[in-house]
Parts: sequence; structure tokens; C-alpha cells
Amino acid sequence: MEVQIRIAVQKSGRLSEDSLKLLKECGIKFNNGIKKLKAVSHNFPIEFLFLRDDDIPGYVEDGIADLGIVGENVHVEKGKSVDVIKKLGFSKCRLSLAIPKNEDYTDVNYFQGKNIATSYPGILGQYLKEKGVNSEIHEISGSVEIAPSIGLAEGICDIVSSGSTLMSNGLKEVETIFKSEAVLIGNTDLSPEKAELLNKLLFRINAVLEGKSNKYVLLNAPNDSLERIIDILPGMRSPTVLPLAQEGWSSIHSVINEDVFWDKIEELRQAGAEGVLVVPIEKMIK
Ligand code: PRT
Ligand code: ZN
Repeated sequence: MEVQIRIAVQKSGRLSEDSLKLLKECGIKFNNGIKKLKAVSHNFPIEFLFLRDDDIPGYVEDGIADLGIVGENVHVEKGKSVDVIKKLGFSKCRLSLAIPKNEDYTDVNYFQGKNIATSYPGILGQYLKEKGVNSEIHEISGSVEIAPSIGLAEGICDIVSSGSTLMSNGLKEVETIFKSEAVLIGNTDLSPEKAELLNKLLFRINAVLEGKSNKYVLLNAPNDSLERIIDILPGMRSPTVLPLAQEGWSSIHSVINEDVFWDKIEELRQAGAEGVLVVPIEKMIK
């Protein structure tokens, strides 16, 4: 039988949609009913297991799944021995300490001798140890944000994204202890055949992620400002320059990374660029 690689993704939750979307953008086709535990692709030798995110690192460590997509927070908390293959850029969040909003806070020593409720005793324990703070960690599995108001703990350590859950529970964020995003993890002992499939998959994931973090830019400029504009624009190798029908003008095409996008646009306009078009890139292969 043809070798297949097996990937575990979250069955239903904050990671599910973006995990499946990424794999679809890699050209992998499959049908996933939400009640199903498994699915197989019909155009790539890959099988999907739909699981609770907490179970994914263990399944990957044991080799029941070859690969998995989880939040770094879950990966680090579980402490399983797996490879982190690639950061995937979605489900970004942070693990933070929070206290009732009317409390005065100076620094992390605030937590000395206090009770902290969390679902992340491992990451929190390590953090407090590094800071030399002795606290009582109270592990609970959900609704951590209500712990202070019911008198279960004086502070909490929980996942924050917009901060609105903390705010609506009368809490304020005082320390960020860990930053997280979705990661692709893998079994540390893949067969050569599976490693080859992983490489194939990774090539596609890289092309999709590179595409997302870059924009294709087209702009017009008078020929006498071409040199300055080309200096600003790196492009994949170097920018494309095409003459416009109007004499003395050119159209310049290039690729700009999202991180520097607005600064570059500003510089380009100052250098005489006009009629700037920005187009998303579906895939980018360097
Ligand atoms: O059922 P299963 O066990 O699979 O799912 P789960 O309930 O354990 O996890 P899920 O789906 O809630 O989250 C999966 C992963 O998404 C987490 O492990 C994080 O890596 C990531 N993620 C990103 C988040 C959030 N953003 C997030 N906002 N996980 C949880 N939250 C929760 C947080 O716990 C808090 O209750 O959202 C609330 C805070 O959100 P804000 O926007 O109000 O700050
Ligand atoms: Zn979970």
C-alpha cells in the first residue's frame, strides 16, 4: 500500500478552521464532516485525525499521528517529546497573569505567597521559578477568569487575545509570560518515506505562508525617479520595469514584505511613485 502521512488537527475549536484552510491552500483536497474522526485526502497521501487539541502532542509523540497542529501553549505545557517543525502564523495569543483591576500592581513579586488559578501549571510554574516567586498554583481546566470573583484565587494565568474576557470579568493583565501561535509538530522518528512526504507538504506550506506575508505591488513613476524607486524596492531578484504608453513613464512591479509594507509605500510615494496597486500573493516559491 502507498505510504500515507497522518496529521492530527483539532476537531472543533479555535485552531480547526485555520488548520484545515492552510492544508486546503496547499492544494490538499478532502471531505471533512464535523462529526468524523478521520478523513483521507484523494489527491495527497495524507490522512487526518480530528482530536481535542490537548491530546495531539501525545498522539504525535507515540506515533499514532505523524504530524499535528497545536498552539505552542499546549505543546510546551504538555512537554511531550516531538519536533516543532514550523510556526504557522495563526491563532496568535499570549499567556498572561491577571489580577482584579482595582488592585495595585508593581511587579511580579505581587504574586509572592498568593494563589493563582490556571490551566497551565507547567508554563506558569517554570516562569515563577525563574522569577524566584513562590505562589500556590491552583490548576483548573476551564472558566479560569471567574476564579478571583468566586474567591478561588487571587490572580489568574490564562490565554488572552483581545483582552475582553479579562475586562468583562473585572481583571487587568499585569504580565505576559508566554507568546503563542499555531505550530506544526512532528514525530521525532519518521520513516524516510514519511519524511519525504513531510518535505513535500512543508514545501507547499512555506509557499503559502511566504505568499501571505508578502504583497505584489505595481506602480507608475516618471523615468527620472526610477533609480530612487528601484533602490527602495528589492523584489524577488530585482523589480520588473516596463515602459508605459506615455513617453517618459514606467510601470514597476515588485514584491514587498508585510513587515515593512507601509514604510516602503511612504518612501515610494515620496520618491515619485503614483497609481500604486497592491495585490495579494497566493503562493510564493523562492
Ligand atoms: O476542545 P479542545 O480541547 O480541542 O479545545 P480548547 O477549548 O482547549 O481550545 P480552544 O479551541 O479554545 O483554543 C485552541 C488554541 O487556540 C489555544 O490552545 C490557543 O493556542 C489558541 N487561542 C487563540 C486561544 C485564544 N486565542 C483565546 N482567546 N485559546 C483560548 N482563548 C480563550 C481564553 O482561554 C479566554 O477564555 O479566549 C478567552 C480570551 O479571549 P479574549 O479575546 O477575550 O482575550
Ligand atoms: Zn483543549
